[in-house]
Amino acid sequence: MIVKNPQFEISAVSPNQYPKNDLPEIVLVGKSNVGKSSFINTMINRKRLARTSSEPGKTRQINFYNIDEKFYFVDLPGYGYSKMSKTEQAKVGNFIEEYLFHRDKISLIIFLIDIRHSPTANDKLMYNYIISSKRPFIILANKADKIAPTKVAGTTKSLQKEINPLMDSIMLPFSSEKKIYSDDVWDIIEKYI
Ligand SMILES: Nc1nc2c(ncn2[C@@H]2O[C@H](COP(=O)(O)OP(=O)(O)OP(=O)(O)O)[C@@H](O)[C@H]2O)c(=O)[nH]1
Ligand SMILES: [Mg+2]
Repeated sequence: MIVKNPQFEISAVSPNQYPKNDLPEIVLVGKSNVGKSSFINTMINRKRLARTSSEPGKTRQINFYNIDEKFYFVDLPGYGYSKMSKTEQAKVGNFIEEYLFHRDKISLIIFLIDIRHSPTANDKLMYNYIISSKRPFIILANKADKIAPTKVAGTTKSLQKEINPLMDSIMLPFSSEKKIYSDDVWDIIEKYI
């Protein structure tokens, strides 16, 4: 897909702030620092539309990016960011849950894990959570540029065995740095919008 005019539209922490139109929403979930905001920038060819940081905990609200009036990329705060106070973690957890469970416009969840590490306990919780939400989803093993190209396919497969033992979900490698897998992901996104 060629994206012409991606726009940041709104940050929300409660349903009355969500956009009020009927565009489908493609939402990014995963632990802090896994690369959700970078994923959006890579897919739309912009360096800094979504704010990223080498420090975890950058995204603190639900950010809606309007992609050419066709769909939204929805950037969520990551989980597992220990420097956030318990009160703030609970608050963030609540509005993420509210969004993921009740927003009827979600057409696809893109769940990012880090290709270099086994899925964390929180990743496994999130996987179960996504399954119980009954939304369509794919899993991406991100930061694939950080391992040898010859190891990417095998590593992705063994991570999938850990998080999705039935091997029945769609799981692909991804790299925001190298941009080599973005066409495959666009093909999938286009099926859902
Ligand atoms: N090498 C490499 N670095 C990446 C990749 N994707 C993201 N990063 C880096 O990882 C760091 C975190 O990226 P973000 O996109 O801010 O991560 P996030 O998941 O949005 O983090 P939170 O907003 O805290 O939840 C940044 O330094 C990015 O440059 C990738 O595919 N490869
Ligand atoms: Mg972010």
